[in-house]
Amino acid sequence: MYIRLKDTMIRAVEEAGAILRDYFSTRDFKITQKSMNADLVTEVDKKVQDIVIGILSGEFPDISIVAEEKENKKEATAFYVDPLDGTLNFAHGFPVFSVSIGYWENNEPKIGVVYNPISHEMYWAIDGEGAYLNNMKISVSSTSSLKNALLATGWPYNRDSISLVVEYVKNALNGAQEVRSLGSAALECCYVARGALDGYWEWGLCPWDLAAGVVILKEAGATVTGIEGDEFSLDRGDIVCANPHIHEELLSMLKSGDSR
Ligand code: 2AM
Ligand code: CA
Repeated sequence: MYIRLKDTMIRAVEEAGAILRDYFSTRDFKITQKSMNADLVTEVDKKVQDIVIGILSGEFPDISIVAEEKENKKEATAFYVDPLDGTLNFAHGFPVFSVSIGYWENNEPKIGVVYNPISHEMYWAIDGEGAYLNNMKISVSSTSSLKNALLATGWPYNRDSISLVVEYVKNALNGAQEVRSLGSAALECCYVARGALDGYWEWGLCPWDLAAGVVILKEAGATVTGIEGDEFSLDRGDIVCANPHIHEELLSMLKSGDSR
């Protein structure tokens, strides 16, 4: 069952990715602002979402779908679809974005698929079976100290918590090697999973941003928690993930400043 689910999810992100690639090269699409001027949706987000939903519900009509550009209700078992994670990057021609589909069963993460159609990177994982980039097994980095760690973060569109965001970044800049911000939460999770980043944190996210990435992270050996170090919750939308050697150090550094 999980293999059939995973194969269908992969087919859906590949078809979606081909459309994203075409629009990305022509740059011919309409853009609409959502909650504020960095929170955008394009006609492509919606078109791609329809295609993904068509493929998933065609194969699995009984499984609910929670997706960014539609009304949703809470589901214990569902596909979580972000048709375009990194819309702002996409709209600017910055080639860091992805299609992300997570499958959660009874509130447990089971399958994650994240595809960057520009770099042709297909990240996927099934609970208990490891994490893969295309057909290569991936795992988190072995960096054992925060001062040698490359980290990433992002910030909420809602700028109310901006001073806390800045404080965390300042703490990380003092304690870690360097901090990046890539603009696609799903890909940032995958970069931690493959060991290209040592850790990533963010809050203010939505379930479809993280549902797939969390499966890939866990299967690659990452430690994944909420921002307080508590159990990760898809509904709360905050995450701190890192390789297990530095996760605890990262949590305390974010809150308390220079850990060196
Ligand atoms: P999106 O491109 O699908 O909107 C940017 O930091 C990353 O966070 C992107 O993956 C973006 O997803 C996601 N994101 C989702 N909700 C957000 C929010 N309220 N504020 C900022 N970023 C958000
Ligand atoms: Ca999106």
